[in-house]
Amino acid sequence: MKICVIGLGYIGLPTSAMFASAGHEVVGVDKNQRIVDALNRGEVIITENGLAEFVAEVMKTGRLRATTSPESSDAFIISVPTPIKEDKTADMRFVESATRELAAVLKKGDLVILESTSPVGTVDSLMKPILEDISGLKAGEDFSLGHSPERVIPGHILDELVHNNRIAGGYDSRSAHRIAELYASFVKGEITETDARTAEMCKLSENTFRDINIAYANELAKICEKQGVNVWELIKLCNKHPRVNILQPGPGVGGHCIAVDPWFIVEKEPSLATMIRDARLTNDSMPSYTTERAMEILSGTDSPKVCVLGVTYKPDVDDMRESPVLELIERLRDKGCSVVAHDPFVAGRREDILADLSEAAKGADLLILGVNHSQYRQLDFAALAETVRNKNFFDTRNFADASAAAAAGFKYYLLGNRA
Ligand code: SAJ
Repeated sequence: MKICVIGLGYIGLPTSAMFASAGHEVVGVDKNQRIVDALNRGEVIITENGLAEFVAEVMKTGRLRATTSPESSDAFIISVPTPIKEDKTADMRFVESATRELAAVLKKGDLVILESTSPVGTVDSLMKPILEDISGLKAGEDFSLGHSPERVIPGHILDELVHNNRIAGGYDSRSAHRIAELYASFVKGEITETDARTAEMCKLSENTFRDINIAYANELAKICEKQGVNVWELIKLCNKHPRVNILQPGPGVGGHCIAVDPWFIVEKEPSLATMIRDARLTNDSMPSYTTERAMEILSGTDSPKVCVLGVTYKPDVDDMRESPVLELIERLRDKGCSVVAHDPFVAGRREDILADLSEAAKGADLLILGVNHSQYRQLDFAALAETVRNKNFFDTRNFADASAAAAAGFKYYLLGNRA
């Protein structure tokens, strides 16, 4: 089939390559000319394990090319961003414009699939009317329509695109079936057919489940600090129960998924989605909670200097979107601290994010581990002891080697534990 994938980001680009590698003719569409030109040169500008090699391979088949607007195709896939606005409502303008553009080239028998995570009802009340009005065709009868969300995790996208189970949510059952058939060209996981609204709600519910679980861990962290319990020890013991799996506390929840998707449910049912909203507020309270702890450690220090280790939204990725550590840095500055960050994945993205740890730590009164990048497992505390002004280390992820820190003379503090 000829497939037009609109949006060549973390999801659209790997998905385009997968379909091309499975034998389809794929036209990737993106407004960003830089992305389009790079892809046509066989290059990718996002960092993802194995993606550059995979795309270069697929480009040789001649079945994948990029352009800036949709072309007549047998199937259209929309994988554009769906961010939230200041007021926590979904910003659907990218989905809306992609829908308008493809509607202009839609023809009888085509298939339209929304992959972007969206509020329930996007397919049938936002996309369907636009597609029918512009094309003059009827959804279900003349063209198929539905939602198939992705579940991949950065760092493992190529493997999970193939092996994760997938949902094919159709405007009608024929659409669901056609969506399932199309993804079967590369998906080895189980593909379950359902309706579009259930598919939209399923994606949001999966991420909301994770957000609530993390909020539970964060609330336990606050309670344990008061109760003289080490929350990390507590959670480890709880999870020895065969049916308990509590996630990990931290300085907040970032990324463009877990921190965003629950708001799409709250937006639709604010009076019912109370726990979902509270969980979001708990997770969003962690940067200021972490700041308070840090200021306690720094009390009595004049013009304190802080070095934050790791600023991305999660370990070992180069993505800072919605990172809670960026908020932590701003809050520390608001309290009068001067703050420098170290992060090997995004050094230089901002002038306060350095690549050299000893330079970043120079004269610091407090080192805060914000993200558990693998390389922070073995920090050279002896060397750090020579560069800092005061030997304080605040671990927000229970990740650094506390005994090595103490051996080098650091006072080691841990989020979720005062014991
Ligand atoms: N986090 C914690 N404690 C934990 C786990 C995560 O504080 O125990 C924080 C992380 O530090 C990060 C945020 O939560 O700031 C999100 O981390 P994540 O590991 O959930 O990563 P995402 O957002 O990249 O991936 C999630 C995944 N969803 C689920 O696991 C249910 C992924 O499968 C989805 O495809 C992705 O969201 C998405 O695109 O929706």
